[in-house]
Amino acid sequence: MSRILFLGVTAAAILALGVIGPAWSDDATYTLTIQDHRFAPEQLDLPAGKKVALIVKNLDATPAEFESTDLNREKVVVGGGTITVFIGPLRPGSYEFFDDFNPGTTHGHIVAK
Ligand SMILES: [Cu+2]
Repeated sequence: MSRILFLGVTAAAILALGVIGPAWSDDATYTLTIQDHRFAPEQLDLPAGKKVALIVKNLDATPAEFESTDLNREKVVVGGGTITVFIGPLRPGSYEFFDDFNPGTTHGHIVAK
């Protein structure tokens, strides 16, 4: 409890000082949504050779798990929740992802160009 409060105060202080800015803003940000157990877009084009922040928004009421064997990423996103997954720098190519909690979900691809 006190640790969380400490972290909160520290985070607020850092934000107030504007110290976090540069490292974060250098990363390009892309958004993926999950709705009715479908990813949108099903193909997401990204720049190759760059680290990017992938925002995954789950608009469904039930939890999902963004998973990609190709990208070596796996992260739960609760119903109505949003997560950030850092990926790359990627070599040019196609990388499959899926929702591990909902096997019926269409698989999507990230295409690095
Ligand atoms: Cu999984």
